[in-house]
Amino acid sequence: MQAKIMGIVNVTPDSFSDGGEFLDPRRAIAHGRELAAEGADVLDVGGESTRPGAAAVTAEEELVRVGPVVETLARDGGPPVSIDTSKLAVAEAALGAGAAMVNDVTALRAEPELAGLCAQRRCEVVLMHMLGDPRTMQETPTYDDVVDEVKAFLAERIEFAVTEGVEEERIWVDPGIGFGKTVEHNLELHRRLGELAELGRAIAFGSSRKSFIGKLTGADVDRRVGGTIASNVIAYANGARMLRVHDVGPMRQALRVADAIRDPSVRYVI
Ligand code: HH2
Repeated sequence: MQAKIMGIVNVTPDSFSDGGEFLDPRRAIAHGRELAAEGADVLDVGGESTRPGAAAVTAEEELVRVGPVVETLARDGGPPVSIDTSKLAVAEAALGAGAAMVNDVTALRAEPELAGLCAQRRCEVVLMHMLGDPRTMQETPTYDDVVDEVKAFLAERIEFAVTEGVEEERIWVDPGIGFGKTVEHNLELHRRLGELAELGRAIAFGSSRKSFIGKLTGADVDRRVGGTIASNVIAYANGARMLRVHDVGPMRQALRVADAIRDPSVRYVI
């Protein structure tokens, strides 16, 4: 089974890698269209940065940022639009404007009523693991066994979502690379990603340009495409089925080659 590529559209002033670049809705829309042309299967629109120490944003402000972008990209009829939010009000407006997926980095913990909304709208939902919250998550994160703990957390969150009426087939699970994890935790999650497949849900994965790549290579945040591709190809080989990236074109190229190697029946004619 092939992986979907989720292209990142950050409508924020302060995202860790592209903050401020696409805060103007026209630029964000143009960027989303570019990612669609490069082969994105889903466009993930977010209006609040989750980088360590980022400022909180009100639902009103978040909606001002993402509303027109979601609406226009959904109306384009290109790739389905995902809303990257933890807020009920933002998700509700985005789904009303045509979004088809809710990507919640708190896995429905910040505003648990979001689960009921997702159930009612029958949208897809991404449940991501995070230790603590974005303000504190990188202060000496500690686990006995990072993979076991991430897996147990996600199992509990699946159960919660299903109890609230979300259909199990619509749930994605995500290990939350960089969210309360040291470099070694992140690498261990790559190596043992396959263990999360035992949860019975498709795995989403987001490592694009993240700081562990900088720590491993010394590369600045805007020069981490190579590390991002290596990370995502390994994640794909180990079971990830949706790859959330900034650099869609290079990721699409890498997946084509990975697929041709993995499956001799795949024939690409250019
Ligand atoms: N990472 C970020 C944001 N949302 N969602 C999922 N499901 N998985 C992730 O790993 C993930 C995510 C952080 O990346 P980015 O959006 O580029 O940065 P910021 O939060 O600073 O806007």
